[in-house]
Amino acid sequence: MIAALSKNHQSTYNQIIRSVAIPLENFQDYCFWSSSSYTRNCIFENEKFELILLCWEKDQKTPIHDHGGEQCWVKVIEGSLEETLYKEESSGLTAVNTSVSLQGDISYMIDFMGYHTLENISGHRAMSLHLYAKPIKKCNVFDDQKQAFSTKTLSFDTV
Ligand code: 2CO
Ligand code: FE2
Repeated sequence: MIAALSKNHQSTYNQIIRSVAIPLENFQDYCFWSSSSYTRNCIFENEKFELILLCWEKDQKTPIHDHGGEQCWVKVIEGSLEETLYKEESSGLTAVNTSVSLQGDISYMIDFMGYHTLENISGHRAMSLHLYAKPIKKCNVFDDQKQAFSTKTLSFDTV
């Protein structure tokens, strides 16, 4: 998959992530969970894309965020994740859709679709594979207390 992503144009990434089946044991080296937050574990990164394994403890959730202008594919490796989409309106942020992705499901996100949160609703640990093209170094994150967005620098928990 890394070879295919490296060789081909971004316009083929949707096809690639949908056609490749990765055995569960291949993720073993990247599994790392933390009680403080979901973790971001880098599998591969170059100037075109990054492939990250996110590991979620039960009920862990992202803040509301965007994707730094990049394309984002999420494939559920284990467990189930609930995604809520938000649109920004003059009155503030409104939740416009909620959907659940089960093991094997793939979802797509890009900034013109709005903002989202992802939450592990499995009742146990979960894992998801994230493909970002290009890599996302910064994104906007909504602070519930301030009721405002701020820029967040994204980092890896393991590389
Ligand atoms: N974008 C979040 C992150 O990379 C995860 S939600 O899926 O896009 O931390
Ligand atoms: Fe996201």
